[in-house]
Amino acid sequence: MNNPRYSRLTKAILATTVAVTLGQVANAAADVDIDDDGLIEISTLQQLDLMRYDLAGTSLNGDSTGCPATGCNGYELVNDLDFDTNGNGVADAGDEFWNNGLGWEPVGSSANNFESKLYGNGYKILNLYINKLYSDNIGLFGVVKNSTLDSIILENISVLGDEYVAAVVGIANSSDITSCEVSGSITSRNSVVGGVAGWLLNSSLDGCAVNGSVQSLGENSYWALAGGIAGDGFNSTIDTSEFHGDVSATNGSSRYVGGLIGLMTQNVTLTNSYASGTVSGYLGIGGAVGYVMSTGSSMAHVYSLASVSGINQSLTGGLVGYANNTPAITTSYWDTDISGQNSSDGGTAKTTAELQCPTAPGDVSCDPTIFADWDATVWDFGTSTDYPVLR
Ligand SMILES: [Ca+2]
Ligand SMILES: [Ca+2]
Ligand SMILES: [Ca+2]
Ligand SMILES: [Ca+2]
Repeated sequence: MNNPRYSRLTKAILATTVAVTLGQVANAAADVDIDDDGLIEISTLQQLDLMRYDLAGTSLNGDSTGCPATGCNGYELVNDLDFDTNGNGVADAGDEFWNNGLGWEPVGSSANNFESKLYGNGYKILNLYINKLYSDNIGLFGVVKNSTLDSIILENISVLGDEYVAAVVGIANSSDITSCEVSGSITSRNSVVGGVAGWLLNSSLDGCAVNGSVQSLGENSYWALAGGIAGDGFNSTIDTSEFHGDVSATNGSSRYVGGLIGLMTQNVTLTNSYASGTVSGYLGIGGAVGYVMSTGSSMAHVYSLASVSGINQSLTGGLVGYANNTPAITTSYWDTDISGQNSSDGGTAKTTAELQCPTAPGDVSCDPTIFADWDATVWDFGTSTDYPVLR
């Protein structure tokens, strides 16, 4: 996993130290980029909120004082931010971004995309709360284009929207999402809901871990498109990511639900990722992928430990629910003891014991074909009673 978090974290701590020192003699806001890396420092929720007034990241609400000569082109966190501003443990009217119960307004809309960078630097954004049952493009960000969202950590979130709903971003267009962590619940009234991103369009996502629940209520549409990492992908990649929790589509006819991605529309590459928990819905329900629709998608070094249930059993699978165009699948598995599924539209069935046995790729004391070409620098195979986990 390519993870710039730690060098950035060190830099951020240095920046904070400088800010404190300068603050004693001058207004710290006199320089919006104290460490001169072109990323405007965000130290409060109010400053996070100001990103919406400069979606290119060239200024903090019009103030570019102290940016390098080449200008600023993004934002970075320099400490943790907590939406439970009154500290009582719940989202309520006493919190500053409560907005009459609607909560946080996502940054970047379909009309005005966020086109910039946010580096989380390993700092946490806590208790993000959004309650917009009838609004699309919901998340910390609504719609981003040509953007980089790096090291975003969203802890204990509650996010509710209509379509294109996720923790980090509703729609990512031509963007890179790297090294994120999400915990909490994400719910869509209708469709395209994911733990990290709703719709990945011409984008890449890697190094993300989600713990929680991803749910489509499917009130108006049978297209749920719910995935533990992303709802729907087109010309996109997902790498080194994991989901643990429940992915569900609760309407009686809701379809395309996956432990990692609900729908691979076309040309989606899923690698080095796994899911555990439960995946449920009506049809096109899979432990990793719900439905593979068109051509060009592939999967390699993926496995699912999820318990999978679909009302239409013939279009439900341990790894892939339904493939209209069979994707190229390389050494990918589902656990038959946990999944409750003996079939899949792709991948290989293995028992818990078979998946846990190897302590290295191609371990000859087990079935040597299992994980034979998996990368030991990416996966830690643990003991003979551990599943592989991402390093
Ligand atoms: Ca900076
Ligand atoms: Ca500066
Ligand atoms: Ca509160
Ligand atoms: Ca093992």
